[in-house]
Amino acid sequence: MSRGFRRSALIGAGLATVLAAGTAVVACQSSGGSAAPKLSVADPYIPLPATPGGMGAGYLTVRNDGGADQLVKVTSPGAGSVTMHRSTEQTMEEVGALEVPAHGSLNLARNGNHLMIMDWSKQPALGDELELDLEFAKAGTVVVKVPVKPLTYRPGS
Ligand SMILES: [Cu+2]
Repeated sequence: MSRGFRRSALIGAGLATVLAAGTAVVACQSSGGSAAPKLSVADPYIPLPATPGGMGAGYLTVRNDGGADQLVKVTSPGAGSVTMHRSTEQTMEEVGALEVPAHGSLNLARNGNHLMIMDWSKQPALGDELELDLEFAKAGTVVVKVPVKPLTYRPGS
């Protein structure tokens, strides 16, 4: 009899733990709208432009461990024009902002959203680093040093 009681008490304890964990997740989501974003940038790179001094692309991942934010502007001391582009099926279009979801990431990658870089102040070469100043609506400006990689480079390779 005492054994049976003991087992059900343990099951009860386990259930209480699960409920507590569930409550924590709900609390986190409900504050997501106003929570401060916590951003970090991973794997930034610029493939060497196919044409010397020509138009270049910029790729990177913005990770966010906090509330939602938006990338609203990108500038560089080393280039006269940096624009944000969204790729569609056949074409691409310039956009004024890119969403950084809460507890998610914004991925700028080949065949997807990307940065377009023009008007280089110095022709980019392999091994160069270009400073990009990423301006976010809430988090402010994040400065990233972006290496110039071979045209066929992929992160992790
Ligand atoms: Cu583009």
